[in-house]
Amino acid sequence: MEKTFVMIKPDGVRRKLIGEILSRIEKKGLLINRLEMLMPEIEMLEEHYKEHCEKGFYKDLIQFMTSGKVVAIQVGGKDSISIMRKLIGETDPACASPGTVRGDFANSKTENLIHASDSEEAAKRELKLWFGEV
Ligand code: FUP
Repeated sequence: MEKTFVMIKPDGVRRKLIGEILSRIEKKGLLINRLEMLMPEIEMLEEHYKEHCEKGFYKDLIQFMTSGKVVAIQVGGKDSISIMRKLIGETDPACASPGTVRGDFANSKTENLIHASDSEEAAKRELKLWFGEV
Protein backbone atom coordinates (compact mmCIF):
# COMPACT_ATOMS: atom_id res chain seq x y z
CA MET A 1 0.00 0.00 0.00
CA GLU A 2 1.34 3.42 -0.94
CA LYS A 3 1.93 5.74 2.00
CA THR A 4 2.14 9.50 2.13
CA PHE A 5 2.73 12.20 4.69
CA VAL A 6 0.06 14.79 5.40
CA MET A 7 0.12 17.60 7.92
CA ILE A 8 -2.67 19.86 9.11
CA LYS A 9 -0.93 23.19 9.71
CA PRO A 10 -1.44 25.49 12.75
CA ASP A 11 -4.17 27.50 10.98
CA GLY A 12 -6.14 24.31 10.33
CA VAL A 13 -5.94 23.40 14.03
CA ARG A 14 -6.84 26.95 15.16
CA ARG A 15 -9.77 27.11 12.77
CA LYS A 16 -11.10 23.75 14.00
CA LEU A 17 -10.81 22.13 10.59
CA ILE A 18 -9.18 18.88 11.76
CA GLY A 19 -12.45 16.93 11.59
CA GLU A 20 -13.40 18.40 8.21
CA ILE A 21 -10.02 17.51 6.70
CA LEU A 22 -9.84 13.98 8.19
CA SER A 23 -13.37 13.37 7.00
CA ARG A 24 -12.47 14.30 3.41
CA ILE A 25 -9.48 11.94 3.50
CA GLU A 26 -11.58 9.06 4.84
CA LYS A 27 -14.54 9.70 2.52
CA LYS A 28 -12.17 9.52 -0.44
CA GLY A 29 -11.36 5.98 0.67
CA LEU A 30 -7.87 6.58 2.00
CA LEU A 31 -6.72 5.27 5.36
CA ILE A 32 -5.54 7.26 8.36
CA ASN A 33 -2.74 4.88 9.42
CA ARG A 34 -0.99 7.06 11.99
CA LEU A 35 -1.83 10.41 13.49
CA GLU A 36 -0.20 12.63 16.06
CA MET A 37 -0.93 16.14 17.25
CA LEU A 38 2.22 17.91 18.31
CA MET A 39 3.97 21.22 18.77
CA PRO A 40 6.66 20.94 16.09
CA GLU A 41 10.31 21.61 16.83
CA ILE A 42 11.84 24.36 14.69
CA GLU A 43 14.61 21.93 13.61
CA MET A 44 12.00 19.51 12.22
CA LEU A 45 10.40 22.25 10.16
CA GLU A 46 13.74 23.53 8.90
CA GLU A 47 14.52 20.00 7.72
CA HIS A 48 11.02 19.51 6.30
CA TYR A 49 11.17 22.74 4.29
CA LYS A 50 14.92 22.73 3.54
CA GLU A 51 14.37 22.96 -0.24
CA HIS A 52 12.83 26.41 0.37
CA CYS A 53 15.55 27.80 2.67
CA GLU A 54 16.72 30.39 0.12
CA LYS A 55 13.23 31.64 -0.72
CA GLY A 56 11.88 35.00 0.34
CA PHE A 57 8.89 33.45 2.12
CA TYR A 58 10.98 30.97 4.16
CA LYS A 59 11.26 32.99 7.38
CA ASP A 60 7.53 33.73 7.51
CA LEU A 61 6.79 30.10 6.69
CA ILE A 62 8.88 28.78 9.59
CA GLN A 63 7.46 31.39 11.95
CA PHE A 64 3.91 30.44 10.97
CA MET A 65 4.57 26.71 11.17
CA THR A 66 5.94 27.05 14.72
CA SER A 67 2.99 29.20 15.85
CA GLY A 68 0.91 26.31 17.17
CA LYS A 69 0.19 22.61 17.14
CA VAL A 70 0.07 20.61 13.92
CA VAL A 71 -1.44 17.23 13.14
CA ALA A 72 1.02 14.83 11.49
CA ILE A 73 -0.69 12.02 9.59
CA GLN A 74 0.40 8.93 7.69
CA VAL A 75 -2.16 8.32 4.97
CA GLY A 76 -2.27 5.03 3.10
CA GLY A 77 -3.98 3.64 0.04
CA LYS A 78 -3.53 3.01 -3.67
CA ASP A 79 -2.14 6.16 -5.32
CA SER A 80 -2.42 7.98 -1.99
CA ILE A 81 0.37 10.44 -2.92
CA SER A 82 -1.30 11.79 -6.06
CA ILE A 83 -4.82 11.55 -4.61
CA MET A 84 -3.81 13.61 -1.55
CA ARG A 85 -2.19 16.24 -3.79
CA LYS A 86 -5.52 16.53 -5.66
CA LEU A 87 -7.51 16.75 -2.42
CA ILE A 88 -5.40 19.57 -0.98
CA GLY A 89 -5.40 21.77 -4.13
CA GLU A 90 -2.87 24.26 -5.51
CA THR A 91 -0.40 25.97 -3.16
CA ASP A 92 -1.88 29.38 -3.95
CA PRO A 93 -5.50 29.36 -2.72
CA ALA A 94 -6.39 31.83 -5.48
CA CYS A 95 -5.64 29.03 -7.97
CA ALA A 96 -6.97 26.12 -5.91
CA SER A 97 -10.18 24.62 -7.29
CA PRO A 98 -13.39 24.59 -5.29
CA GLY A 99 -13.81 21.14 -3.77
CA THR A 100 -10.20 21.05 -2.61
CA VAL A 101 -9.21 21.82 0.99
CA ARG A 102 -7.29 24.96 -0.01
CA GLY A 103 -9.88 25.97 -2.60
CA ASP A 104 -12.69 25.75 -0.06
CA PHE A 105 -11.06 27.08 3.11
CA ALA A 106 -7.71 28.86 2.54
CA ASN A 107 -7.03 32.45 1.51
CA SER A 108 -3.28 32.82 2.03
CA LYS A 109 -0.31 31.26 0.26
CA THR A 110 1.57 30.76 3.52
CA GLU A 111 -1.36 29.90 5.79
CA ASN A 112 -2.77 27.31 3.44
CA LEU A 113 -3.99 24.74 5.99
CA ILE A 114 -2.42 21.54 4.83
CA HIS A 115 0.69 19.82 3.51
CA ALA A 116 0.92 16.59 1.51
CA SER A 117 4.08 14.99 0.07
CA ASP A 118 4.49 15.73 -3.63
CA SER A 119 6.40 12.61 -4.72
CA GLU A 120 7.33 9.10 -3.61
CA GLU A 121 10.77 10.32 -2.59
CA ALA A 122 9.31 13.20 -0.56
CA ALA A 123 6.79 10.87 1.11
CA LYS A 124 9.58 8.50 2.23
CA ARG A 125 11.74 11.35 3.48
CA GLU A 126 8.91 13.10 5.33
CA LEU A 127 7.47 9.92 6.91
CA LYS A 128 10.96 9.12 8.19
CA LEU A 129 11.38 12.64 9.54
CA TRP A 130 8.01 12.88 11.32
CA PHE A 131 7.33 9.27 12.31
CA GLY A 132 10.79 7.71 12.22
CA GLU A 133 9.68 5.27 9.54
CA VAL A 134 12.09 3.78 7.06
P1 FUP B 1 2.95 22.72 -1.52
O1 FUP B 1 3.70 21.46 -1.85
O2 FUP B 1 1.69 22.89 -2.31
O3 FUP B 1 2.71 22.89 -0.04
O4 FUP B 1 3.86 23.93 -1.99
P2 FUP B 1 5.43 24.22 -1.95
O5 FUP B 1 6.22 22.99 -1.62
O6 FUP B 1 5.76 24.95 -3.21
O7 FUP B 1 5.56 25.27 -0.77
C1 FUP B 1 5.66 24.83 0.56
C2 FUP B 1 5.04 25.84 1.46
O8 FUP B 1 5.72 27.09 1.33
C3 FUP B 1 3.58 26.15 1.14
F1 FUP B 1 2.72 25.30 1.67
C4 FUP B 1 3.43 27.53 1.72
C5 FUP B 1 4.80 28.14 1.53
N1 FUP B 1 4.84 29.09 0.41
C6 FUP B 1 4.71 30.44 0.69
O9 FUP B 1 4.54 30.81 1.85
N2 FUP B 1 4.76 31.31 -0.34
C7 FUP B 1 4.94 30.92 -1.63
O10 FUP B 1 4.98 31.79 -2.53
C8 FUP B 1 5.07 29.55 -1.90
C9 FUP B 1 5.02 28.67 -0.86
